[in-house]
Amino acid sequence: METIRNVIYFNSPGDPEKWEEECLPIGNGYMGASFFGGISCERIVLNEKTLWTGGPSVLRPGYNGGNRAGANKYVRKVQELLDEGKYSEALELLPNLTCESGDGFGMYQLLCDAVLEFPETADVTEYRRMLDMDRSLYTCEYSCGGVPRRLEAFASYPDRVICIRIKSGGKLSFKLSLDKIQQGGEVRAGGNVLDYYGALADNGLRYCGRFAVVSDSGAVSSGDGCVSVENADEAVIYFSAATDYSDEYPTYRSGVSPSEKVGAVLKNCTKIGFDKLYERHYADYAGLFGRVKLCLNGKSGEIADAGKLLELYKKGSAEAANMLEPLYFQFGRYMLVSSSREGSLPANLQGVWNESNTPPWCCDYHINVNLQMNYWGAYNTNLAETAKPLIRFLDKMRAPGRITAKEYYGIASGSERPENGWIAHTQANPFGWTAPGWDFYWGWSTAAVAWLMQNIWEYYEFTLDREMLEKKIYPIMRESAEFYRQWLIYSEKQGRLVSSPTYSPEHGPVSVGNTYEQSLISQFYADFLAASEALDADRELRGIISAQSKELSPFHIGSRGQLKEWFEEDEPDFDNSKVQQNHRHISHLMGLYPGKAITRKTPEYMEAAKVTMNERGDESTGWARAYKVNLWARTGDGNRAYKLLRGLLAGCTFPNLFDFHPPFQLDGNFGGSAGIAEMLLQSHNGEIEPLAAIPDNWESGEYIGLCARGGFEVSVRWSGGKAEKITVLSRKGLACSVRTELTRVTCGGDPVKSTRSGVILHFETEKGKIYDIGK
Ligand code: FUC
Repeated sequence: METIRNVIYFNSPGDPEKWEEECLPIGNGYMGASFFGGISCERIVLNEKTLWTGGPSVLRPGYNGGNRAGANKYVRKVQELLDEGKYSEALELLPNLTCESGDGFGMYQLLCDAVLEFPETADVTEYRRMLDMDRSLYTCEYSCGGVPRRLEAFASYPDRVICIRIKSGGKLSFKLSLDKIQQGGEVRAGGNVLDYYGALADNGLRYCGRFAVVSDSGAVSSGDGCVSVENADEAVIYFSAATDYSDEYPTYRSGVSPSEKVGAVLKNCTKIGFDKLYERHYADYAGLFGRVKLCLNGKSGEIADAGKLLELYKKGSAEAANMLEPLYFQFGRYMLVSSSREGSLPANLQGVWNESNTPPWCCDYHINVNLQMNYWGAYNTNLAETAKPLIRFLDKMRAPGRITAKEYYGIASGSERPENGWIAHTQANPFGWTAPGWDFYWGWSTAAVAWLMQNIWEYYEFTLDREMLEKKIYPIMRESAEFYRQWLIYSEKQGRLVSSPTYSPEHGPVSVGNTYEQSLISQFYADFLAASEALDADRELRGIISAQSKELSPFHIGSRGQLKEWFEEDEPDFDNSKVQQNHRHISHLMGLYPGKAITRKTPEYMEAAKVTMNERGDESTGWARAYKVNLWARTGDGNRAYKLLRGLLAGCTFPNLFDFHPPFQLDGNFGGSAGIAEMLLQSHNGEIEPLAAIPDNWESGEYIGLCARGGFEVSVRWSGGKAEKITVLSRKGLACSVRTELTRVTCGGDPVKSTRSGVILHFETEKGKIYDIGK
């Protein structure tokens, strides 16, 4: 299958003042670098994912993740008051349900900028800077006074290094120095090494970034905070960075010297050399990224300058669409592979890339939609391994989350029940911040954990990796189930079990049992039951959860035919003063996506969800549009999903394909990429549904390697909007059900017995075998 080249390129340098719009990023999960392609001066923004202020510190001896001691008594009181209809009295107590103070939440930091200065300034021709996602390589090439120059860079996960090679057709000279270093950081240059180290003033977190500059042909010298290369044909800069952060509660320090860590990396890497390191990097990267290919309307070949491509797209060019849409899809996958690898922290609001010490929303882990969305494409786009950092992150949040469960909810763990329940709220940092935020109206989110459980349970649904389920995923789910089973109370008024108080993310009034919380807990319970059954574990707990799940009654249809966001919304005294018709969060549609409760099997709720989406409208911020692509995809309305996708690309995408909210937030990229996959293939309904929401604009096309639940890898070729050939690789040997008009199943050319019930084709599979479905 021929596809477009997955490259983002520009024919001119980026503006170093416009990082969000014009930089081109590389990363390996641990570190990130972004480039502008400057000619006389190249600015490279460098990041190390664990470089955070906040958390434990000698300056904050009492740091405890923001927990407010004894808040539980207020929660119970608020519950009672809400139950008695004493609304304003309940609201008065809400300031007690916030964190003690925001002190210690911290922010993700910029490590530093590396600056490369070249003597050449003028007479530049044949300029091109490019991010090649097929090769995970950044290049910048041009001719300066007729002399060719090429800079290439990659970030290797296996060797934990960033390598930059500069080659010249003539004689190459440049100077490497640092800018925007952390306050108190020291820079030392000696021999061919530039060393940068220090400890963050806020929390003493030690860091080190080191550059080794190697040139066989030129002279390398150092002095005054810089390393210089003169008269070389070629030079390589090896860079690595580390901190002494560890994800272990409560100290969050490894005790390992960052300088020793990077020293070992650089010693090893300078021996291996650029070419061999690249080979290893490519083998690692392509093993993930290369699993999926996508071609729309037969488009293959060379792509246009990214800025122009986006302009043409905005003007409605069909050719630009056939290039930009698959490119955007793959960019989401590229960014996930580059910012989330086993051993690293999960991808934050900007993945791993950040140019500021005061980034928007602290560049944190927001868990009222953003972190979840970051991983929506991990499984269906065949990158399950990238979710491992999320699974570990949640596992490590359990210890501090138990304190939050105790202080705010009265659910205590102790020696008898050491894992009796944990919880987290709207925002998290790498230092076990699980308390609510500093304002109830965005900071309270009891269902955040239930939602995150979907993200990790789906690892198992897609891969059927039993060991991962048993050892890593299930223990987190079980402890979450312990929490919710103790938290829910029975509301006589509503006639169901409820979470209370609840607040629909950043929208509307405080209420009892809002749809957001009820539906997330309900979905989590369904998933927990499936998980504990798969492992034949915890029968007693399963019995309790099963009984509770029948009493949650999460969905209700309102007077306008809408799916209600608040149970009470049609009541005369409902406080709608904070309700905004076009609010970006549509938290009451969790059951449609990413949940699995609202499907074609529940037509009334499906219709109500559509009413809700139509009322909310299609215009919104980046991630909210991406969410709506997925929502409409789940309704099966490909044209509407496509309209949202167009809006996301044309309305919320910078020329370098970064999504903007504004500002830049990577969740929209991840969610958009996941949404394209959701249009092409769905599997949440107990069957594989290729082309589940195919728009008229994707008249023909082909994809390879998308994943369906049950351990299936699916490839489809279609035309006229209909599948011509479906190929299913069965990784686990499960029986396969496919929604298709195609009838003939073969394996290696031999016919395979199949049965049909209506539109669904069923056949048995054997582990590791490939099945073709055709006419
Ligand atoms: C959520 C959103 C905001 C923003 C923030 C990082 O809380 O409501 O719009 O995206 O996360």
